[in-house]
Amino acid sequence: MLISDLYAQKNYARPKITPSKIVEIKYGPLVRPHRSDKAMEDFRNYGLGQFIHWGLYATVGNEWEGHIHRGAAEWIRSWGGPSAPKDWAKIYDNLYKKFDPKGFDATKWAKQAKAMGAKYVIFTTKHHDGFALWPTKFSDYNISKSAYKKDIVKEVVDAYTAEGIDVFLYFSVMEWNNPNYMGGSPVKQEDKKKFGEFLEYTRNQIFELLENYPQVKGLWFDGTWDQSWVSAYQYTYQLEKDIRSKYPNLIIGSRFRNDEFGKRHFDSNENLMGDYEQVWERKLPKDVSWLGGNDWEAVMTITPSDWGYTKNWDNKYIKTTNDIIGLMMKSVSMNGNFVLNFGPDGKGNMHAGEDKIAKELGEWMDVNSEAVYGVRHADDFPDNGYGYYTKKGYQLYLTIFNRPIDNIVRIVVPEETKDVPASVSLLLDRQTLPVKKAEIGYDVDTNSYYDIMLPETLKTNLPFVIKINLTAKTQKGEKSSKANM
Ligand code: H79
Repeated sequence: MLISDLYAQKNYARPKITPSKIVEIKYGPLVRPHRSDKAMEDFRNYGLGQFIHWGLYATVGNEWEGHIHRGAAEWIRSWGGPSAPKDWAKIYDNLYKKFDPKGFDATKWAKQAKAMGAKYVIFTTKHHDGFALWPTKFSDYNISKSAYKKDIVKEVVDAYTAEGIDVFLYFSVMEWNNPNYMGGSPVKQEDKKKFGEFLEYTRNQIFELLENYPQVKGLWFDGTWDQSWVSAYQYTYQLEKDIRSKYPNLIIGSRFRNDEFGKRHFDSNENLMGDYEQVWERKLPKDVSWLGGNDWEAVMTITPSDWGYTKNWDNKYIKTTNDIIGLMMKSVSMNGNFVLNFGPDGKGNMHAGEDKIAKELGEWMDVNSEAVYGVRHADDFPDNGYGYYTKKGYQLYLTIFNRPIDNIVRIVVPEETKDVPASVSLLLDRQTLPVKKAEIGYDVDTNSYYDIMLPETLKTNLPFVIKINLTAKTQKGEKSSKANM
């Protein structure tokens, strides 16, 4: 069983693509689906991205004085209960003073991401702890007050842009240590005032980021599920409108805001509330029908559920490079981007395990990336047990994870499919593989079959890609007539 299929076992958040009844919505989507501008077309073609979670949590690596925090590493500030150190939140909120990542080299990260094959990066400007990695004018809890002082967001944006990698900024709305923030919908006058100030502050920070770093292609919002934010739908509607009118090419996913009925990601009529579907965090859709034709992206951790730096990887399942290739190929085969997370340590170095995966994935991409970039779902070829199809015009790719025991890969061509395999090659060494039509002669079966012979000499423990050049069907009535019994 491929991990990429396991990740889709739960019937999680599948959109009801057709609503049962239409309701009138005032604060619904501000963009039409399927934007056709260049920025959005680039997004559709990225294939592979990198997520970076970096912040104060990186300095502790999910442990403190020998005690291991059991939750996600980037959530360590919310450590509570008997295992938590005394006055933990206070200790955490002072970590910034000593934050001084001596080994941080944004160019080194960007070059590694490029070698891995990432076409875009999503970088945490501020996580739920509220600490800003840029020198924001709107809060003192920011990088300029740390020992490091320099603008980390700028270093990252510049370095990745220089490598030709598009930059998206992650921004958590939710802030644990902000006295004006609250989880519940404000009721008392005093709370309304406080949360109103929080909304202004959020708006200011968003515009500040967009002004500071004009190269940015998109914003990746998070922590937008609390009732305080959900109930501020009038404010967030106007905010999105203002952002989009000033930055029309900016890409914003469906996690930013909700309609007046509290519906998130999809409004009460099941219409997408953003440029792409942003629910696929540590899970994948079961099959392409779950996406309803929307653009989307999957974001994934290497450990089971940590996004921030985790010092100790023992006793956790660590996804293998093959697991990751499976998740990536399944995503791109369904028209999505796959974004792999990295959580550098407090000095700015990647975990050794991340370095290993980046290298192995990069080597795989060096050979096979044409099956990843700019591809689409192969609508005309049914899912198969060998692996995943991706398609670009007349080129069909099949990434094989389950190699057949007899080395014969049988391609199913349904009757309505207009194209058939003409020639086949192996991306691994570009050798041509024999392909021939197989007349199975099974009555009532309207499919055609094409058999591709894998070389006996092919020895690899990695998934591999066969590239199938398609040609239009020429003969009519290819199938022998049905037996009349
Ligand atoms: O930054 C990483 C995580 O720290 C962050 N998103 C990724 C990219 C993240 N924060 N929280 N979560 C992921 C999971 C949150 C789950 C819950 Fe809820 C929040 C459970 C209850 C509140 C949202 C609303 C999900 C279920 C209900």
